[in-house]
Amino acid sequence: MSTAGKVIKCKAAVLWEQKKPFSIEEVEVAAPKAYEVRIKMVATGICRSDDHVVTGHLFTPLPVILGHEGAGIVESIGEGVTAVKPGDKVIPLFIPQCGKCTICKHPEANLCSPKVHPGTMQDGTTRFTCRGKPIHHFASTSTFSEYTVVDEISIVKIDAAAPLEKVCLIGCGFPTGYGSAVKVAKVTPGSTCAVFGLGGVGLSVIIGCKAAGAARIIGVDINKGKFAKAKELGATECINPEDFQKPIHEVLMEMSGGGVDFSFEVIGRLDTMAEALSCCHEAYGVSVIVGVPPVSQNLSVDPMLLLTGRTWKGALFGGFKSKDSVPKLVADFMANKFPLDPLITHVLRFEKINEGFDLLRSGKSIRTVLTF
Ligand code: PAD
Ligand code: ZN
Repeated sequence: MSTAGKVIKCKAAVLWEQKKPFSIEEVEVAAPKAYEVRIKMVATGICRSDDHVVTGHLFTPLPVILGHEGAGIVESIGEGVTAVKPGDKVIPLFIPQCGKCTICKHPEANLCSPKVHPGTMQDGTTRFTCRGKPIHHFASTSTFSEYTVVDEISIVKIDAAAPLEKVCLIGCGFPTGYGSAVKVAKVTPGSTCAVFGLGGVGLSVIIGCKAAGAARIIGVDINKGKFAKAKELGATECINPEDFQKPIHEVLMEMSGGGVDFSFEVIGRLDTMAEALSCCHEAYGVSVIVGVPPVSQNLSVDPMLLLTGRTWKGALFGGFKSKDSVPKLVADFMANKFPLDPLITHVLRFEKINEGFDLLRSGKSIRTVLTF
């Protein structure tokens, strides 16, 4: 029996309060309104940005259904939707692409400007209810639910043959890292790169640096357990800042003969953002901020670092325009142009979401994929 046009009751992981476990609840998911799409989720990765909401490092209104790295199948569409139809395999997009705003029309930029009210659909309301209370959306995606509703500008159709339990990583972690190397930094052949943070996103930066032909890729992490996988994916050396007496940027400058060509901060800390900028070579080094900084905090650096020719940049989603790039990246994955399997260390049933977050927090996982 078709569920189109009806409220669906299903399970979702609700975060009621910061620093508390997720609670698996029965939620009501309203039918999609005009220009909205309801999706049956098939798989979702766990990203550090979700955990940043739990800890308060990143702000979004609570209670909320988190999750922004998912893949699923369209269950039903609202009036006027033309981008997808029921049965299509899709990836929700945490950065929309409306195609009409000044930013979408800019050839290089990707931060589509329709301002999503934090925690709601484009129209300012929510489609989730639990125990009679409205539950907020997260990043236009909310993939930690058996069903979710997203705006048409925040969804894209992908190849019907794509394995959703793998390509869900193309919803966030993989493009964010890979694009930071190939599109934002524009890593050059023969260059030396330093990657701070060897989680799912940092390892995807390494895959991008290698694809761009970097000669040396130095991984930096305080968890030595991350080094083997980083080397498997292309890191030529890995170092632990805790093994040195001096600041790590000095170590990197010595290792690279004056500074690296490209550096990436893929942790989300102010101190490592400053270290990553400082380890770049004067006159031409480029440093890219990928990690999400703690909410409302400022970083003080010596502007002389920039005056003497270093470039400091940052980007969300690897600078990729989401609707244009996600289907192409899925096709590239299907054509074996890059791997995703090494990034997926654990696969758990959705109900075990708290176990998945424990694995991330203890440094034991790269990506845990939850399946529905
Ligand atoms: P992760 O937690 O899997 O990886 C972070 C890594 O950093 C871990 O291996 C840690 O051991 C390591 N680390 C922690 N502290 C330090 C330190 N002081 N020095 C060196 N290494 C350290 O996270 P992830 O890979 O899922 O995400 C990384 C960051 O990227 C995080 O801040 C996340 O919010 C952000 C992100 N940004 C975007 C974007 O669009 N820019 C998208 C997705 C994730
Ligand atoms: Zn993410």
